Amino acid sequence: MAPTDKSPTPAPGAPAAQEPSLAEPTEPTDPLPPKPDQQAIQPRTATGAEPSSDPATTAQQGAYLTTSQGARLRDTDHSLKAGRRGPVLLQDHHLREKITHFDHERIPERVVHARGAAAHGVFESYGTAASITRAGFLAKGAVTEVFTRFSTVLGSRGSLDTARDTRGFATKFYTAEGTFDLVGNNIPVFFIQDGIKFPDVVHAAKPHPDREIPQAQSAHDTFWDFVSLHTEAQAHTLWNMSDRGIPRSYRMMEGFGIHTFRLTDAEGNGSLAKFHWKPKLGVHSLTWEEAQLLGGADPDFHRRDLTDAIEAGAHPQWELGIQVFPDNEEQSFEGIDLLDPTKFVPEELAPVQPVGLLTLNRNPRNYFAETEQVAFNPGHLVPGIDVTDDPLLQVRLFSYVDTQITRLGGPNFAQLPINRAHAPVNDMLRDGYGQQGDPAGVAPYHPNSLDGGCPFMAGSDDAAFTDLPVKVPEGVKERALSATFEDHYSQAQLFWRSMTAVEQDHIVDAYSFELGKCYEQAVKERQLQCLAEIDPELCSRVADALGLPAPEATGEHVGDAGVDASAALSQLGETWPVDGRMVGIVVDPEEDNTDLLTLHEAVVEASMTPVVIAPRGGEVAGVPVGRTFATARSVEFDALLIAGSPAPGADAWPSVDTKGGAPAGDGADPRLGLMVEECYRHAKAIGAWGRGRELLITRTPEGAPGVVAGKDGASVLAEVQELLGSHRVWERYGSAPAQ
Ligand code: HDE
Repeated sequence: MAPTDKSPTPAPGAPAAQEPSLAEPTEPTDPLPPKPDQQAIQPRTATGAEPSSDPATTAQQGAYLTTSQGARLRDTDHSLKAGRRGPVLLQDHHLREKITHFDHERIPERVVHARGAAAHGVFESYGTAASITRAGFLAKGAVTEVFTRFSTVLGSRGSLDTARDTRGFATKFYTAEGTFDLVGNNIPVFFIQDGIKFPDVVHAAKPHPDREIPQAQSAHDTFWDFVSLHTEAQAHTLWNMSDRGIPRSYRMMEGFGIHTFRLTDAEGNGSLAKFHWKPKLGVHSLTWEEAQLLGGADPDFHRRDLTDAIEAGAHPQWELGIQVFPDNEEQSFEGIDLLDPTKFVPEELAPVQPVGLLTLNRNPRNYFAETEQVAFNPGHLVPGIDVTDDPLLQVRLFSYVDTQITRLGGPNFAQLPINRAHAPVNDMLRDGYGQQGDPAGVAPYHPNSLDGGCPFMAGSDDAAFTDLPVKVPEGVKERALSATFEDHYSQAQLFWRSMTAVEQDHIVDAYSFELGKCYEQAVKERQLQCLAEIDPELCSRVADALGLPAPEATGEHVGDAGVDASAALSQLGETWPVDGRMVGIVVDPEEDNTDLLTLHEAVVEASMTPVVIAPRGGEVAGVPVGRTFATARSVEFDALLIAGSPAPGADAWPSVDTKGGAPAGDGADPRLGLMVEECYRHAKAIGAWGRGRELLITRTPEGAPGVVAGKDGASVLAEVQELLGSHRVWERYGSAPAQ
């Protein structure tokens, strides 16, 4: 046969789409295309739609109920039986699929931070950090999508929002250079210095292992047993006992990265930095009684507040700020060890410099898919932001991936929609439970020639995450902490000194409550000794409430915190916007309510949420009733406007509604009287006009601050709004009687 100039048809079995070079490839390329016989993949969304950016494609589609395989069903109300009164048949594939899936609907809740609420948003960078970090999302004008999850620490998934606890404040920045997670808290110091103590502090704070009580709180023996023995926890505990432990709203909390991070610029110079979130609405807290009542009246108070505010267009905002310190060998600043996570740096020593603005503007669509499945990790870092040797942070870098593997059922949790990066992902991770990707190529190893050497290592000009060659201090291998971590009290002393009188009163009450709930005398006495080291007055006031002698300070813990007091630690003294605050409007349907609609709209116009409170449901003057006297409780509202004073309703008796047991001589419904009294006690602004004024006269002291009796709704609203800007009518608290 005559030779032809055609090459022979290759035998099947070539490992890759392109013949490899002899030497290791040096030219980076995108991944090689799949081989011609491997082009058949037709990706679909989980609901069978062709992928697109339309959010509807990830929701259900089609008009009819189907199996998970898309077959339409005629009946989902009856199982398939051998006769109407006979046994159920094993062949009922729809029944078996439905029940089996249901049986596996739950995943393990988070070990800590199980109870949370989240929102999507956007982060806009001012560019002010660009000189010290090369992180692209901190460049001037950069806009990055984010997802933020707030949480309590101790309670289970279904526990109350208003427990006294630390709050988590975790933000996922979907940057073009990879995902950056800032996984922080609303308190700038932590309980422990070394991550190896985390199981100890969490076991101590969680419910007792025998009875599994109490739920979501620290007011019990094991917690106080641990923190009074392991005294590095005292500073964080003091913050918890302050009003910071019971925030009014997630929207009114500060956030802190706690640890010191290392920022690196384009030239590879490092600086040390701490991250802060500053809420535009100011820091504000509940009173303890409000927190307790809300635990029953609305256990979802914080979750509802966040989602309602976003739906109403009152999008919460925080400024991201950084404190910057020179990257010196000691890694300390003004005598404060920057690697000790039980210490913060007072703002008077290092100002918080704003670097960008976070706005939360979209609510999740499905709690499980987004808020529950989101997986944060302090090790999700981007070029320009790196960790330091803080021994708490170092352990966290191990812990989060580990916990997600159990919680989210395998190693592919990064592929869950909420966790997907918004940057190109080209890893060499393969297979495993829940794999969603369909990677092409045959060489998920490095080096290779069969996939053309892909993926390539990025060079120094390619925005790669680069480990800065930081000097590691010389030392011996040992289980010990640095001597500079030994001061457990100076910052607790500073925090106490920085509180106003009313904030100190609340701290005394909190310790008195929590220790009063402990069973063991030794635990109370040991904690009183710790309080004596913080401040003798704090100690003696709590001891008095417990009926125990106040111990003397040992004198061994006279610390220097660098400043006498830090004004930034107090919540009082400024004014803030009133966006998303709840205003209750009490009306009497029997009276003339022609101005109600105008008032309602004026409250909305002022970015607040009006809730009409009336004896019965329905509408009053065309405005829907939000709460009846039976369903309302004062603690849901930030301020109260009283337009009318209805007579007692038919259900206003203690045997029907226990709130009806608060009679007064004013002829008004007693539940209304209770509402006014509680609002007064919780230092809230209260305003009234018309017949509503009578209630103010009988239920509040004459000339009391923050009580507005006006001529009409518009003028009273204006005054109440102004009062709300200070969060509470603080003057109403007065000062505690002298000891
Ligand atoms: Fe966490 N922490 N943590 N933590 N943490 C978790 O991770 C852990 C610590 C924080 O909304 C867990 O995904 C260890 C400090 C937040 O999903 C777990 C140590 C700070 C959230 C875990 C710490 C935090 C978590 C549980 C000591 C403040 C919720 C489920 C070394 C800076 C994130 C999960 C969310 C969640 C471990 C200490 C904040 C078990 C071992 C300090 C906000 O991996």
